Parts: sequence; structure tokens; C-alpha cells
Amino acid sequence: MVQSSKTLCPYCGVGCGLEVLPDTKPSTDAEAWLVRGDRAHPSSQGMVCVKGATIAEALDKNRLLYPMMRDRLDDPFRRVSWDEALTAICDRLRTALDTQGPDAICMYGSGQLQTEDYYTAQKLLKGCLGTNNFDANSRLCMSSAVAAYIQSFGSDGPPCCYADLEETDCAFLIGTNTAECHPIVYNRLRKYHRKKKGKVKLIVVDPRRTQTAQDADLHLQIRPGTDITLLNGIAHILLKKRWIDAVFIDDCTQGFRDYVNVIQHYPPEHVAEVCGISVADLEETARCWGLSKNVLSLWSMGINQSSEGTAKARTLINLHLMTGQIGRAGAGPFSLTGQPNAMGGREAGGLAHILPGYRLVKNPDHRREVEAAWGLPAGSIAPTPGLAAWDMMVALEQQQVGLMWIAATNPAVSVPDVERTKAALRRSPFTVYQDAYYPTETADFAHVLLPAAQWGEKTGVMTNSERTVTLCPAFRDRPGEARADWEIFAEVGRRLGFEQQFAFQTAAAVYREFVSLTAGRVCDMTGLSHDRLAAEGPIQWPCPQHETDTTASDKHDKRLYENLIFPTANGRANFASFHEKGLAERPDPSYPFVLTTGRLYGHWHTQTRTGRIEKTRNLHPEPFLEMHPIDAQHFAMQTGDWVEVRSRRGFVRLRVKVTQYIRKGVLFVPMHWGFLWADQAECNALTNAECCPSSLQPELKACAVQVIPLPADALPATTTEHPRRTAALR
Ligand SMILES: Nc1nc2c(c(=O)[nH]1)N[C@H]1C(S)=C(S)[C@@H](COP(=O)(O)OP(=O)(O)OC[C@H]3O[C@@H](n4cnc5c(=O)[nH]c(N)nc54)[C@H](O)[C@@H]3O)O[C@H]1N2
Ligand SMILES: Nc1nc2c(c(=O)[nH]1)N[C@H]1C(S)=C(S)[C@@H](COP(=O)(O)OP(=O)(O)OC[C@H]3O[C@@H](n4cnc5c(=O)[nH]c(N)nc54)[C@H](O)[C@@H]3O)O[C@H]1N2
Ligand code: SF4
Ligand SMILES: [Mo]
Repeated sequence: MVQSSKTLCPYCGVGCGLEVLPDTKPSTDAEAWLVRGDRAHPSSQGMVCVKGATIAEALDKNRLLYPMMRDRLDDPFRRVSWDEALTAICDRLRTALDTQGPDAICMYGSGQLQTEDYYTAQKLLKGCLGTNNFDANSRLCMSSAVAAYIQSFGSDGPPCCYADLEETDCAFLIGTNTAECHPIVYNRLRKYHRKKKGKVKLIVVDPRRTQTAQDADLHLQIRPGTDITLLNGIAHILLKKRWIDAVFIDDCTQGFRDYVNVIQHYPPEHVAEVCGISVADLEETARCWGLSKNVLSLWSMGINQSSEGTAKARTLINLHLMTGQIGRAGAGPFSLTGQPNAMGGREAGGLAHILPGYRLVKNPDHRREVEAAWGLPAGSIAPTPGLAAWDMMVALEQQQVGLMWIAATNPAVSVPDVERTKAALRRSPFTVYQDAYYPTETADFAHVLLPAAQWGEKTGVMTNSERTVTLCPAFRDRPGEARADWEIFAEVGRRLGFEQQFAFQTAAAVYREFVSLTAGRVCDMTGLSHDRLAAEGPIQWPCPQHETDTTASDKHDKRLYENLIFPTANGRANFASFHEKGLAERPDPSYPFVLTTGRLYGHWHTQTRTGRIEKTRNLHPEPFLEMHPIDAQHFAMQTGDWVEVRSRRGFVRLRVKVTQYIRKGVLFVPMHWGFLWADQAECNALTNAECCPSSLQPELKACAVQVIPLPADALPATTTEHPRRTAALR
């Protein structure tokens, strides 16, 4: 009898349930797997998008099978044993500790690690090695949302759930191309929107007329970076019309008066002018906010990836506070998480300023609680936050790093100002890179490559955007000598003398210890275990110990703050009062365009998997530059012509795609093509590393660029054969 496994899709934060079963009639001799949606998964109800459906096809392509090492970056790698690789790593760690101190050690992880991986890494770095220099690619992704939730509500944690998609009267989508990036959330919303025929409003705020915007009742095609002006403008109208919830404001919030002083400066005509929209559309948006029974806002990178990302997210939350739109079905601010387990990473303390159980590095009580749980002396955890992602690159540049450890992310493509990033990586005296695939771009910058077991080859849990936790069991053998990430971290811990701290035999034991650290916290998961998740299927948190016997209906569709008491000192949510600062790098006569970057439906980030799957590769075979027809006319350019796009930091060469769907003066390049997949098409060669002062998240969504048409004899070889790419496709 063929055994099927229930698991979670390892791509986006929607977190669809998958059912995987062996293909008994594979077209080749290779082991093959059939993947279909798990109808019993509460988040996705059997639906999947093209990425989830094709995931199994990449499992055996170009896997990194053995540890490899080299002394210098221009040497070839040589195969080594695990023992040799781990000995070298531990020697380097000890040397860094002795000669430079703990803060010379950095680890850069990822929202694609499982919770057990994340947790073990926190214990190793923050507890045993005494440095908070663990950061993750979530810094480039969700950190503005994290900062906004903490500042507005007193704790991280998206308050809403997917059932809200089908209970709202107005969905306000800002800075999110949900149709392409969170397709199954979008399917649920769109189905409901169609069914309700005009009774439910769908409003989209995006400088591009994305697939998401095309379905909207109202598309506010704002100028990039004008979100705060727009949101303050909506608030201005709400206040003027008295479409506010004065009782909620009085009883449950603080800071409203200061906010009123700010929003009075945002009259409709001014706002419409700054944002580049009509007064009528602005007023209609405010009317929807003011008169809809339940308003749900969804947001992602168009808000977070900004030099004022935290202020943007908090200003959005203000609208919910002002109208009392939170804590009940169909209402609330809902950040759509990017990666499959960025939520679990936040729970496990996987950013440089946090600790497991939604605790903060800066809080002495929190440090003491974690030290005690880890059996470490008081004072083991350093009192100051560690280096955030971009600061790690700067520390490398300044040669302050003795050992750089990168796991489950591809920074040589995905970090802003990537030429500077690559130069910084080249200065690293010792880089460990732990990935499932080879080649990837970042492997070029590593001294040690460690082969990671990936999804389906290790057991662990992931938490999706709506706080639903799913167990992802191993269902296939690990290729070569690949090991689970948490096993590698634990082995290094033991070799450094922390046998007791890393005595875990199984991922279930790691998880058991982790959930004990969530007791009494907003993200209480003490009622969860691998056994329970295996027996009962996915369960949403909060799930305290005493809720282990609940019925199915209590396991899903939970919301935070239904009692309207927030985890701040006095139980009130905080208004924030921000004026817009605008883009960190504004267009000027030399660099007259605003470049924005983002995603396409079929590709996942740096293509380590989707580039190796025929179907997804064929959906988007080449990178391109989107340009408005009026701008194209200025250069006498047509779709298919080649251009060079330059910023103050670098350049790319791409074919132009002329489209009405982008704002005049704005350009768009997808983020998916690193130097392995195309020549001179890395959009991060252009981007700006200026960060939000509060979340330290870089402004990946906007930089100033110029456009230069390329003569026919200067065309790059993007479409021609590329030896490494050809190898990577085999
Ligand atoms: N297909 C696919 N899906 C994915 C991923 C993937 O790689 N591929 N990655 C996952 C991850 S990790 C993430 S973080 C999410 C990201 O999901 P999204 O945030 O939805 O995706 P992006 O395309 O990065 O950006 C969203 C939109 O922000 C808009 N934008 C740019 N500047 C501004 C601005 O100033 N204001 C506003 N309001 N909007 C602006 C862009 O035009 C873009 O349409 O997707 C997840 N899902
Ligand atoms: N210009 C621009 N840049 C961006 C963005 C943007 O919108 N615009 N978005 C940013 C955002 S939101 C994100 S999330 C990042 C994403 O950027 P990255 O994290 O760099 O992208 P991925 O391609 O997802 O890299 C994940 C890596 O993990 C490996 N992997 C998969 N599973 C496992 C595992 O279990 N263990 C280990 N060890 N490795 C594994 C994969 O092979 C792959 O190499 O990009 C950021 N960069
Ligand atoms: S929507 Fe996201 S989680 Fe669901 S199948 Fe697609 S990529 Fe996977
Ligand atoms: Mo992300």
C-alpha cells in the first residue's frame, strides 16, 4: 500500500497543506513524488499554486551531497568528511572567541529553516557563544511588520486568520501583489469577493497595476513611497466625517491626540496631489473604511521594504485603531508573511534583537528566563541586540568578522547593493555556507559548504501567516551525506563543550524544549508537540497546555485581542504619529526614474528550485524591465529592445517590456535572476541598502535610476548558453 505524507508547502507563507506520495509510474528511473493539495488542511482547504504543485521536481536536481572545503576563494573545493569540516569550523569559532570575542561570529539564517533549526541556532549563538549576531533574511522581509506589531500592540503576532478573508466587508490590500505572491490567500479572497457581487469591496494600493490590482473595485496607483501620506489622508477624512470609533479610542488606545495633530495636515487635495491619485478615489477609499462593518487590511513588501517601513505599518494599524476595526471576525491588520516559516523564526527568537517566545534581547527579565531555561549562568546572553543583516555586511567589509555562517539563504543575490555585498563577502576570512543545492551564487563566497537536508528529508514544524503550525515529516531519504540544519548546529554545540545543552536526540525533543519557552507568552504553544500535530493535524496558536483536549473547531480560526486588551503595560494599543519622509533616494535629473523590484508568480526568490523545474522556468524564462509607454516613447523604445539601467551603485542590462500597468516614471525589475541564471540582470546591483531606523529593514522597493538604450552591438548574452547555468539545469 502506497503511503502518503501530509506536510506543508515549503515556499510561501500562505502555508498550504500538501499531500505527497510516491509516484509508482515515474517517467524516468529517478525516484519521483506526486504532490497534491491536502483537503484537510484548514489554511488551504486542498488548494495549491504552481510552485507547490511542482516542488517535488527539484528535490534531486543539483543537490549539495557532501561537505566541501577550500582555503581560499579562488581554490577549487575539495570533498571532506563531516568530521574534517566540523573540526575546522570549531577551531575557527574558538579562535574567533579567543582573539576577537563573541561578536566576531555571525550567523545569517532564513525563514526557510524549520522552527527546530532556528531554535537550536539561537541556543548556540545567543546562549552558548554569547553573541546576538544571529539575523535572518526576514530582516529583508518582515522586520518592519514585527517592529510595528511590537510598538503598536506590545507584542509581535499577526492578529487575524484566513477565515477573516471570507468575513470582511472591505479588503484593503496595500503593498502586496497577493495574486502572484500569496496565491491561495488570494483565491479565497477573490472567490468570496465574486460571490458577494459588489457587497464586498476590494481596494488595492500599488504603484503597479498588478494582477491583484486588476481584480480590485478600486486601484490606487500611488507614487512609490507615498503610503504614509495616503493613510494619513484617509484618517483625515475619517475624522472629519466622524467615521471613527470614539469608545474604542477612549477605552483601548493611547496617543490619539498627537495623531490628530498630524493628520490635520493631510487634507484630500494635498494627499491626492502627493500620491498622484484623484480626490474622488481617496474619498471613496475613506468611505469604505468608515462605513464598512468589517475592514481587513493585508500588507507585505510594498510597506515593509522601506526606509520608513515601521512607520508605514504603524500608520496602517492607526486606521484600525481609529475605527475599532480589530479583534473580531473580518477585521484587523494582517501582514502576509513571505516565507514558509518566518513566523516560526520570530517565535524562536530568530532575529538579532529577539529571543525565543517573543522575548526581547534588551529586556533583562527575558534574558534571565531564557538563560535559566538553557541551564546557562546569568549574564550568558549579551544585553544588546546583535548585528542586523545589512550591518553584518558592513562588519565583513570592515573586517570585524572572524567567522560568517550562512544557512538557507542566498545573499549573493538577495541582499541590496549586491556588488558591495559580494565585495564584503570576499573579505570574510572564513565563511560556512549551509545549503541544499549546488551551485548557488553564494557558494562562490564560501570556504566550507555543508550539505543540508531539506523539506521532506527532515522532520520539523513550520508556522504560516495565520499562526497555524504544521508538522512537516521526513518522507524520503537524505541525499548523499546531507544533515538537518538543527543537527549540524547541535553537533557544533556539543563539540564546543555544551553536551548538556545539545543532548537532543530528535527534532521532537528540540520542539518540546522550545514550546516550554512560550508558556504564558502571546505565542503560547505549550499545548503543541510533534506527536499531537502528527495525530491531529495542523493547529493554530495560541495553544496553551490546558487546550490539549479541545475540539476541532477550537483549533482554527483564532484571533488575537478579541478581548480588546493588548499586551502593553496598560493594556492599551498605541497610536503612532508619523509624517511621511519619502523615499531614501529620490529621483533627480541624473537618475530620473524610481525603480521598484518584486516577484513573479512562478519563481521563488533566487531560483535555486524553481529555476530547475521546467514548468516554472518556462513561465518566466527571462528577466525584463517594465516601463510605461510614455517613458518608452521618450527613448523611442519598444518591447524587446535592450536597455542598461544604472543606479549610483551598479547597472543591469535587460529587455524592455512596455506596459500600461506601471506608473509613468516608475520601472520594475523582478528579483529572481542572480548571476547564475542571467548575465548582468541582478536587480540588487541597483538597490539601496538604506534601512528603516526602527526595523533595520532595507529599502528594497525603491531606488533612483537612469535608463540608457543599448545599441545592437552591445547586447548581453542572457539567452545564450552559459556553462554554469547549463550545469545547474542538469
Ligand atoms: N511567486 C512568489 N511568491 C512569493 C515569493 C516568491 O519569491 N515568489 N516570495 C515570498 C516572500 S519571502 C515574500 S516577502 C512575499 C512578498 O510578497 P509581495 O510583497 O506581495 O511581493 P513583491 O512583489 O515583493 O511586492 C509587492 C508589491 O509592492 C509594490 N510596491 C512597490 N513600492 C511600493 C510602495 O511604495 N507602496 C506600495 N503600496 N506598494 C509598493 C510592488 O509594485 C509590488 O507589486 O512573497 C512570498 N511569495
Ligand atoms: N531586490 C529585492 N531583493 C529582495 C527582495 C525584493 O523584494 N527585492 N525580497 C527580500 C526578501 S522578502 C526575501 S525573503 C529574500 C529571499 O532571498 P533568499 O533567502 O536569498 O532566497 P532563496 O532563493 O529563497 O534562498 C534560500 C536558500 O535556502 C536553500 N534551502 C532550502 N531549504 C533549505 C533547508 O532546509 N536548509 C538549508 N540549509 N538550505 C535550504 C535554498 O537552496 C536556497 O539557496 O530576498 C530579499 N531580497
Ligand atoms: S500559495 Fe504558497 S504555500 Fe500555497 S502552494 Fe503556492 S507557494 Fe505553496
Ligand atoms: Mo520575504
